[in-house]
Amino acid sequence: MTPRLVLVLGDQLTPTVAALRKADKTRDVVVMAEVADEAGYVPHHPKKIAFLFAAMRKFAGRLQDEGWRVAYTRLDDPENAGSIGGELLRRAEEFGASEVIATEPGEWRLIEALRDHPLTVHLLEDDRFLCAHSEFETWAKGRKALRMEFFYREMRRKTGLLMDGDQPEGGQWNFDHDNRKGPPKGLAGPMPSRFDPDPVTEEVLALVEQRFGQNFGDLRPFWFATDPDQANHALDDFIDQALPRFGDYQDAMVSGQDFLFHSVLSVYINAGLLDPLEVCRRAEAAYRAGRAPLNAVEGFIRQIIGWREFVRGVYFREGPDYCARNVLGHSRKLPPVYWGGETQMRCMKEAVGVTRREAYAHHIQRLMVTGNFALLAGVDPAQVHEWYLAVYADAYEWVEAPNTLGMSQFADGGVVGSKPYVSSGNYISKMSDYCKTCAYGVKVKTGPDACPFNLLYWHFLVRHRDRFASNPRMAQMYRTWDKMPEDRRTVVLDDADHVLARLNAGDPV
Ligand code: FAD
Ligand code: DLZ
Ligand code: SF4
Repeated sequence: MTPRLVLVLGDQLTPTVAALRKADKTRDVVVMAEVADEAGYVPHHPKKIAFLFAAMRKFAGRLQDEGWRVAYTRLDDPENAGSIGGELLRRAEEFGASEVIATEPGEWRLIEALRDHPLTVHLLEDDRFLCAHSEFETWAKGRKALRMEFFYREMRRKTGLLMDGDQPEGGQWNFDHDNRKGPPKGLAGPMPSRFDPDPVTEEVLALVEQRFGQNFGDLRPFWFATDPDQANHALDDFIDQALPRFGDYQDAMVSGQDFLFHSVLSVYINAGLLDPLEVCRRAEAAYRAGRAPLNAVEGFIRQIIGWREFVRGVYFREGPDYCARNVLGHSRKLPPVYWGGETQMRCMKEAVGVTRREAYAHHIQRLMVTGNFALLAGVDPAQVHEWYLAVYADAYEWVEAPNTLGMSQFADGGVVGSKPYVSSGNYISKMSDYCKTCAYGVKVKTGPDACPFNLLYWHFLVRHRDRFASNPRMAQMYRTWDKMPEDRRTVVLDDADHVLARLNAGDPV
């Protein structure tokens, strides 16, 4: 029988992924390829590329050990066609194949490339998620607005996670109000598990250094897990050492503490090294054994079966044009500070710093520092989206785009969130120690020393008054603004314009 090609992409490194389940070991050829198109469609952080290539090579080795025929193309292979589509054509000719079995990619551009491919491509739904496309559609259909909280309850019922019969464990679905503690002095979290690069990884590091060394981000020290055993080790360590305090300090930010009590597991879950449901079950077991409190475990599980599944549902339901949305009409260029340019803002320095070092920042840094600043400053959401897609090791469009364009930039007009996540410096001051060492004064509301968040916050509200004034969750802020003396309001807006002019000129803020 003629072989079929079985495509396994860099974020499909799961032995039971749909395409492999459908394939026949005795007949088919697994195709995996490191290609310039995937490595270059945004300027990915070198750690992200190295993680994926090392994990891909190790996964291919494992498949071979299990008896699969694997056609693996390295980036520096002179025959490399440069794209997934091109590699499929080349391998089809080599093996006399005309059909491809593929698991649906997590980005529309690649789905479209496979749908339009000259070979016959059988696209199978990626069922490594709890909620199939049809199930999300059934849930979403007819609702005026999609809200994560209600979706999440469905997922709790479906999985039985943290359920007490048909009621939520502890009598509440959501313990978020317990999870907003600011950091006490000296708060420090454990280090996530780190792994010395093995020979496969070392070879990849040399390649990435040579080919992508100019990209934004530090390649070394490289410490990510690159196979399921290591990723499971990281999960165990997280559950033992960080999960118990995950809830309390989920929103906290501390200078020099890059991870606090976060899991740093998204990079492994999204590439397929860890199964999301298994991760949640292990966290639940820690709660049941009295090793972690309910607010921590519920908060953690909600991120995975709630937010993660919800944003994926939105990405696929909204369709390929989602990434072009810009309902607020923002058009400012992404300021150089995002690529490590000079800044006086301590919070931006910290959030961009950890991003550069680790291809990581935790949720509140992404949402309330870099995201908040871009939104207040009116940066073109497409450029913001491209930045997040490039700089984080866990970034693929299905999860990054709804978080960035939806949750963070409100570019989708409220599909993901009911109101924009904007705040003045006060929020950052409450949740971090950043303001204590900042050149700006978080309590200063006007003038050259005023925290830029304070100025831009009002500027944002004023320029989008027509859209947001009637939003009940924002009405209070407009009342506060309206009560301010007229001359003060003028000064605030003039000072904000001055900050924006500096951004326009490419000057540091
Ligand atoms: P933890 O805080 O330990 O959370 C546990 C797990 O929950 C994570 O590993 C992740 O799998 C899941 N999770 C938490 N929040 C979310 C969320 N909002 N959406 C989806 N899953 C979530 N997450 C990505 O995986 N890839 C991205 O490209 C990405 N881009 C983002 C862009 C912006 C602007 C924002 C605001 C958030 C983004 N997130 C993204 C969500 C979130 O910030 C990361 O999942 C989280 O910071 C990963 O770190 P962690 O594993 O330590 O998470
Ligand atoms: C992100 C990425 C990178 C950097 N390189 C590759 C690659 O060379 N080969 C590959 O198969 N996948 C890579 N990926 C992951 C894909 O971009 C990812 O599968 C799609 O974006 C869909 O989520
Ligand atoms: Fe950030 Fe403003 Fe605080 Fe400085 S004062 S760290 S700019 S929030």
